[in-house]
Amino acid sequence: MTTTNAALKQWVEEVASLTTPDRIHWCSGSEQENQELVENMLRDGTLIELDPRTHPQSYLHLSHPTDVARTEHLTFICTSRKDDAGPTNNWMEPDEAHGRLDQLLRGSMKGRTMFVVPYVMGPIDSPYAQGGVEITDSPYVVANMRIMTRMGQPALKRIEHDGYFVKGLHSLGDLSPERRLIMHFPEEDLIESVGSGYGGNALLGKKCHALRIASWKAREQGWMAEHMLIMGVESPEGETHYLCAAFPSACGKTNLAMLVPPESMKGWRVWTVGEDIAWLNLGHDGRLWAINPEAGYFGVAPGTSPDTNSNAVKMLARDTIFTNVAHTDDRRPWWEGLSKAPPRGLVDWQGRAYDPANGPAAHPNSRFTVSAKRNPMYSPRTEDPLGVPITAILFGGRRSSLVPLVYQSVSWRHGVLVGAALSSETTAAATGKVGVLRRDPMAMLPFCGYNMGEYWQHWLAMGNKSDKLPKIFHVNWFRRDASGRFLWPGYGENLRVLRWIIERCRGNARGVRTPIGTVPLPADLDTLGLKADPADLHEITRFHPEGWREEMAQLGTYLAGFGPHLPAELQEEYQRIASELNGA
Ligand code: GTP
Ligand code: SPV
Ligand code: MN
Repeated sequence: MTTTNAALKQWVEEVASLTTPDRIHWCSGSEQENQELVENMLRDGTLIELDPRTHPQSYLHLSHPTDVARTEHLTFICTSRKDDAGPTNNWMEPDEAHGRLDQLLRGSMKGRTMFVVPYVMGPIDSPYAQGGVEITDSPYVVANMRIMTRMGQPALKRIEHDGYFVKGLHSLGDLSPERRLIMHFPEEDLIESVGSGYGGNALLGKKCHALRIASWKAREQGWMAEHMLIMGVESPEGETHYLCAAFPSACGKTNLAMLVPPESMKGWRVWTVGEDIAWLNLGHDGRLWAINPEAGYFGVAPGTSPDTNSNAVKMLARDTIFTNVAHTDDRRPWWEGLSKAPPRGLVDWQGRAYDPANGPAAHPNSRFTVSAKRNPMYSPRTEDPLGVPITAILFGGRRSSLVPLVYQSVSWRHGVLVGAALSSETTAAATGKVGVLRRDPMAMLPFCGYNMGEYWQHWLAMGNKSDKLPKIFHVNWFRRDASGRFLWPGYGENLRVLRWIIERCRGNARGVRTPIGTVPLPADLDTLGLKADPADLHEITRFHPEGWREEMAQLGTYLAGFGPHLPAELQEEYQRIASELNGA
């Protein structure tokens, strides 16, 4: 196989002469191709077959123990001007970056097969979709890309038709963090990643293309590439509203997007369109429309159980690749939270007999890769080339104190400030300390491909284009008491908050106006059948002026760090709230 696209042909030849693979394989995406890949990986130990009676066509991959999460300190934006990467990104001058990468990539595919993987991000016939080609020497990456994107022959056709594609070069190298780099060249529509086989570092269609490169393109072209789920919420009357929500990594997007309604909310249904990334375009009707660029989920395993998310458990019953979970001696996958006690004969994520002294059995960032169509709540609108119209945007993170269950911003501009101020306790999705509070604007801190101040400016500019944009809210499922117990049951019960949000957008739910926005009283929420302590409910819907004055002071310091790149409008909005708070 080859291509009629001359630029693609030439790039593949250049990469082959640099990396010197033994073989080149153009991926068609066929069933037979996948079977052969899987058989090879079973033979060389890259995959372990799970029990075909309980988990047909499902496999376990155990990564190198130092290659289990995104490595943000090794991720760079390489633009000719340093200012274009901005203060929140690592930057390297493009020539220097190319020099270092070439050194790591020279001969790196010797003895291996080089796979050429054409893919499309978005419904294959969507005007908003974008092609890409990932070259990789990892068959595990190919198998994952096959689930996560529209991959193979139809994608190549679309690329040849458009004449446009993002180039992604990936090589496992020696998997050493010392020789690992994940580099983005937005001015060249190019990504190069070496030294990691893990998710966001290696499946280049995902965070590298659909967020970092796409966010750069989106600013130029007047649209938005966001770290957001997309879901439909259907009322008992049959009215469906679509919501987007941006939460930092491992803060609940997948779980919210496929939420199982509580027993007492009869007639409510949820439809999943996307669970990690949204591309948003302004429609002719002035509304914001969202497509999901992905075709599968790369989701967090720990915490997934029949109690928290029975749909997810059903979804993972077949055709799933598990990465770094534990398994039983009869080869069934297991992770913390799946059942109360670990089963007997457990093998941990490093292939050792499970011993609690070695830490958890499944890595805290262990994941599943599964087709979106396996989700029982999969929305047929996912394939709509124009996407779905968005009623509300939610921001949220893990905040164990102060931040209420939900509040509504008073305007788009205020909503942009709420997004810019987003902060969360860190998780295992990236290497580094867990549980440290950090700012993560719009949940895009690790994924914004350009200057964060300019990104906020772009959000504000979108706000000036239409008066029919979504309303913006902030949510927090993660309040705790002094003993660490969650004050809100979360998961399916979060639908109660979504109901309030939708009714606010329709103009028929009550709330109390505070300086930070509108907060519901417990009585304004649907609490029928909710098992929660009234005192806890009262606490998580309470506005604490003293704590918020402190929070705002810290935000002021953070925003000042962006210097001339901080949009004046955002600064004005900050001042407005600060003075309201001082009067409160
Ligand atoms: P990425 O794929 O890293 O972007 O993560 P995500 O935002 O999709 O998060 P995900 O839904 O996978 O949830 C991450 C972790 O948070 C899992 O362990 C979940 O079980 C847990 N979680 C999700 N929703 C809730 C909730 O409402 N309450 C509580 N307490 N935990 C939750
Ligand atoms: C995240 O970390 O936000 C993820 C997993 O969704 S990764 O694909 O590694 O980015
Ligand atoms: Mn994510």
